[in-house]
Amino acid sequence: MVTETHNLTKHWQALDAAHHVHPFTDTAALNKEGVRVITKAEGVYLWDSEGHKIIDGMSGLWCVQVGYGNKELAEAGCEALKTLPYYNHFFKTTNPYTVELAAKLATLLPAGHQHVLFANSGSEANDSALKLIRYYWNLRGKPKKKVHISRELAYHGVTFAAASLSGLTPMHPQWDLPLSGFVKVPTPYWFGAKAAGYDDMDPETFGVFIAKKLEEKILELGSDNVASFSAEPVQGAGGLIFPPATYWPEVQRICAQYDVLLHADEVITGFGRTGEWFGSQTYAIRPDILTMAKGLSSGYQPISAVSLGARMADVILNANEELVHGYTYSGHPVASAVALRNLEVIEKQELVGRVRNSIGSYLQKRLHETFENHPLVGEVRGIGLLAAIELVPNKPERSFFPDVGKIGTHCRNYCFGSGLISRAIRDTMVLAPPLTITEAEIEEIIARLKAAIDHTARDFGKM
Ligand code: PXG
Repeated sequence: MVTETHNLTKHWQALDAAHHVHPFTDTAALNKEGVRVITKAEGVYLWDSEGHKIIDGMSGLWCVQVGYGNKELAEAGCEALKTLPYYNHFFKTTNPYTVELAAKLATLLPAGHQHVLFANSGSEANDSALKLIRYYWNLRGKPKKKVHISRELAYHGVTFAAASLSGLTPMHPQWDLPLSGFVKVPTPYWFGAKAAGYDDMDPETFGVFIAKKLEEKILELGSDNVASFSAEPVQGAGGLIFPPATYWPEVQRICAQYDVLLHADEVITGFGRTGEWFGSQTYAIRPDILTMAKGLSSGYQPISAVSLGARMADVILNANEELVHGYTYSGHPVASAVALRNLEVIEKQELVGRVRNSIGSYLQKRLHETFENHPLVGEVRGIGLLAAIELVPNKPERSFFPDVGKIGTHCRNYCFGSGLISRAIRDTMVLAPPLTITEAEIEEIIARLKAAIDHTARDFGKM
């Protein structure tokens, strides 16, 4: 890799503008502005082609659990590339990397999850999960159970089914989505509840109230028609929504009562993010099916998986027919080798316990101390190494700025300008740093975020 990249920036920007269409981007607008070229990464830091050092408060896209530049993962990938760069699992074959990975996952997943299928992205995992849910009900002789319920503000990916399952409405009109059979219920977003017109309730009451919206929807549709309820244990891209403690137990009760399969989308919450291996363990959720990606390989390789709880596995694995599903790259040996080593590194470095017992609580404590009484901040919330700070005009009112997203983007731009990557979701500033982050690096993030929020408050007359 070239280290003196300064003279190449313009060259790469021109090539990018001429040939590369960016995800979730107005490419023409970006081309006018000029794209940033990221050239290397180490630990929690990125460098761009102009030599700027950037601290990554988002682990890439919520995925780089072990931090950048981990040599053990690189070596595992390199060894697999040299030994078995590719083979598939279609024709009565397997490979050591993939079976070891599947077996390792079976030791970490929630109780009863002993079988996994592999795919390459969170979207594919979710598409696969919905197909498996349909198949389960068909095998059970209940082919009418077809409706997939999910939540407003959910993010489950971009393929036809995953985008239909997603509840972030801007994801739909360009593609004439959602497909039919996808139905939404409200989300347990307590901070936003007053602004959304709900009565003022304490979080615990609100948790049960919102869970019961699922029950109402099932009764309205008829439980004979409802296949599944899909949800992220903590909603990520929808604005880091942590459910009140009463929410998940009530959802669990409702799914059991009406025989609706519970699908936990753990693409963000998996692999230590919340201080347990899976968010399902943090919230005592017993999913029938679970999808994972991102932290499975710390983002070093594209790989995702679907795990089947005992109930689904018993039926699907005893169907006595071919499962007509699978990708060329399902259980890719190189991706499997990297993912397996990633899990070993997470274990060896005790990163999950670190998030639960030390670094996660440190982040949460320092964010509360720094921002709780800030004039622009309505709420600081988080768990493990997931944290959100709501920028609001009036804290006690729990109201939002009328031009949603404006102040968040403004603040995000200050962050980027000062060498900090943080996400603004609407007007919520979000952090999800690598699980390897140190206290000193957290202090660096907080100092930059504080400066950005202070500047923003001054610009908007709030300080
Ligand atoms: N489920 C969840 C919960 C996710 O967060 C996906 C599924 C889809 O995964 P793939 O691998 O198909 O992208 C995701 C992805 C953001 C952002 O800006 C979040 C995601 C992806 C891209 C951007 O917050 N989450």
